[in-house]
Amino acid sequence: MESAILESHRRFEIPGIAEVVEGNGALPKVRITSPEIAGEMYLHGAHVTSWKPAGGEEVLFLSSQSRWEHGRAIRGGAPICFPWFGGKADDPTAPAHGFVRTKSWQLESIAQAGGAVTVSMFTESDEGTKRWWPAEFRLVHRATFGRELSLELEVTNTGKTSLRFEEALHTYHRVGNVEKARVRGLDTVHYFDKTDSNRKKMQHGEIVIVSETDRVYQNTGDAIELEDPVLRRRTRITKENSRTTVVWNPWVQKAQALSDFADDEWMQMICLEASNVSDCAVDLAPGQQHKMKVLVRVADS
Ligand code: TA6
Repeated sequence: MESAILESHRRFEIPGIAEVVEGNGALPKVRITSPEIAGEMYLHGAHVTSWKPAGGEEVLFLSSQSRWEHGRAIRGGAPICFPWFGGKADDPTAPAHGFVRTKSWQLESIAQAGGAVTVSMFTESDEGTKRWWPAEFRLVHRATFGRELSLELEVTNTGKTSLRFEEALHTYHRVGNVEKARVRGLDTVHYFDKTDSNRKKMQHGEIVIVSETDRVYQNTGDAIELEDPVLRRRTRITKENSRTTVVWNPWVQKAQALSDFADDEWMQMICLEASNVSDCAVDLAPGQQHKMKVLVRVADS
C-alpha cells in the first residue's frame, strides 16, 4: 500500500534535494536534504516534523514516544489544528484539535527557489470530515524550508454557506531546558489561563515557565522571541493574519499523563502557536479564502 503512494509521488521529487520516502510507521514523508537545509514533512497531517538550518541544530521538538499511525496525531513538530481548537464545543466525542492532523493529505507540489524548498500539501472536505463538521473546504499547507521556516495555512470555503473555524500551527520548539528559556513579546497582552478555569489575566514582562502553562493570548499579531541560554540561540517568530498566540508546556504531571510523551520531555519543549482561536475564530463567506502564516528564524545568542 505505502510503496504505491511513494511511487505516485515520485514525479514531485527534486533529485538530491527533496525525496518522498517511507518514514516512521511506514508513513510517507518528504525528506529535504539540501546543502543549506534539512527538513521533513509527513503527508499524515501535512505535518512538519523537522527543520535544521545549515550548520545549525534541530529547531523542532519531536517526542521519542510519538505514535506513527493513521488516526493518531504525531507528538511534536508542527501539528495543524483545524477547524476547532482543543475540544469541540458542542461534541465531547469529537477529536481534540479537529480532524486534519490525523488525516492523510495529498502532495500538491515541491519547488526550489534559491536555497529554499517549498512543499505544498492539500486536503478537502469529504464524507469523513462531514461526520464532524458539515462545511465544504479546501486546505493547503505550504511549508518553505530555508534559512527561515515559513508555514502558511490557506483555507478556502468551497461551499455555498459561510463557515467559522479556529486554526493553529501548534509548533513544538526544542529547548535546552524550558525552565531557563524566556519568551518575550507578549508583555501587557491579555490571555485566558486554561490551567485556572480559563480566567482572563494580563501578561507582565517575559514568560518564564515555572509550572504547567496553557494560555491563549488574545488579539495579538505581535512577533515573539524565544531565548534559550542552554542551546545558545534566540528564535524569532513573526506571523500574519493570526490574532491569538498559544503558549503551552505540560510540566511534570501532564507529561506523565500523556501516553505518547516521555515523562521528562516537558523540559525539552515549549509550544508557541500562531493561531486564530476562541474569540478570534475566522468567518469565511462562500468562495472566500484566509491565509495564516508563521515565520521562524533562528539566531545565535
Ligand atoms: O495548545 C495547547 C493545548 O491545547 C493544551 O491544552 C494541550 O492539550 C495540548 O494542546 C496538546 O493537545 P493534544 O490533543 O495534542 O494532546
